[in-house]
This record gives sequence, structure tokens and C-alpha cells, in this order.
Amino acid sequence: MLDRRQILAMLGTTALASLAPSALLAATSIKPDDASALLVIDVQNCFLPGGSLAVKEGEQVVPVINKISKAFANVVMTQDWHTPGHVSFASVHSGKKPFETVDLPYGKQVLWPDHCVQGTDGAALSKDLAIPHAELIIRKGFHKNVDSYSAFLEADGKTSTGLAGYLKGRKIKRVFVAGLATDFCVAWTALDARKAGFEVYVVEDACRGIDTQGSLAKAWADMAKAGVKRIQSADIAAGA
Ligand code: VGL
Ligand code: ZN
Repeated sequence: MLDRRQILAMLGTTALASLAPSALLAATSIKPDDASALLVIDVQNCFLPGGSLAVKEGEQVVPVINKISKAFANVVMTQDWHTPGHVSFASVHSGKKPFETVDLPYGKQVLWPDHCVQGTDGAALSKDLAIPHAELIIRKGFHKNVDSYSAFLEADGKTSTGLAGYLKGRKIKRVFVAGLATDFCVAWTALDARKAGFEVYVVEDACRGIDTQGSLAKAWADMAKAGVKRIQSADIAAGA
């Protein structure tokens, strides 16, 4: 006769043996479906080498994003799209330098070099992006006195860009976020996507950060707390 302990041990082994292959696959391979969208954040010349707010290794995200985009039926891109003399530019605050902060009516604002001015070459999407099936480009940061890192909500915390409505109208439930910069526009977009009720993945190797005053570590901590899933491009099942 088998005793209770032996039966349990056998059951355990059987269960593990029968589950392991599919469970392991499920854990390592995510297949975007029709209710999934890839959000490609701010892959613009200003944030790439030679740009006025170049993100270190920013160009390295381009081939990774091009590759994963093939697995998505839905791709939305964003463009930081500032007025000349935008409130986020250090150049309009006398005595202030880039990467310092100022207090604005909506809160603390990091000041940046002039970047992504509407209609300039710097604001153009990288010519190396190869995502012809991208279905929407959303521009943000176009109100002179309000910044917008997030693709969903401006920095006043209430003005919508319309993206949540678009995605919900298209019955999207899951968003995958990639692009520049991890600790600003990517993180704020991911956090607001959670607030809007989406399941959210950030594809770490498809992003690069600016990392000023601990911003990169803080961004990952905030995203983890909000339930954003941190994945790698290799976790996404290859597309057509
Ligand atoms: C961004 C700083 C200022 C970004 C945009 O795309 O992350 N960062 N404007
Ligand atoms: Zn900006």
C-alpha cells in the first residue's frame, strides 16, 4: 500500500511533468493578440545621437522596435511636439539651466534643452523606423504652458490626449510600451495606461533612459508598484 506521503509525492511529480513545458512556454513567450497594441514612444531625432536631448544609446532601440512591431496588428507612435518657447525649455526661464527644475502651477517641471519643436527636423520620427503598418501618430506637449511626457494625459494631470478613448474604441486591452525615454515619456505613459485600466508591459531592451537625479530607478520602482510588467523583446513571440 502506498501511504499518503508517497501518493502526494507521485501526484506532485505527475502534475509537474505534465504542466512544465506549456507553463514554461507561457511564462517566456507572450503572443500579442488583436486586443494588444504596441506604443512606440518618441523615437525622434532630438532624442537620438546628434539630437538636442540625445538619450544615451537611443539609436539602439530602433532595430529592436522594428523587429517586435511585426508581432503587432496594432501599432501607435507618439511624437513630442512642442511650441517654440515651450514652458519645459530651460531657455525660457531666466537663470535656469537644462536638468534644473522649476515649480509650475501643475507641479515640479524638469527643464530641458530646446527639443522637438513642431515641424523641425529634430521633431521628426527616426527615418530608420520601419513600421509602415503603424495606424496612428499621437502628438503631445503642444500646449505652450503644459508639458506632456505621457501619451495619455498632459502634466496638469487632467487634459487628455484622446489616446485612451482611441484604444478603447478599438477594443484594445493590453499595451506594450517601447521607445524613449524609459524614465520620462515611457514611464509616464505606462503609469497612465495602468490608470486607464489597460494591462501594461514595458519592453526594457526596446527603451533607453535619460537617468537624471535618480529618475531611472524611481521610474522602474513606480512602474513595478503600479503593476506594469517589465519584459524583454525576446519574451514576445515573433510575428508574421
Ligand atoms: C521626453 C524629456 C522631455 C521623453 C520628452 O520623450 O522622454 N523627455 N521631453
Ligand atoms: Zn519634451
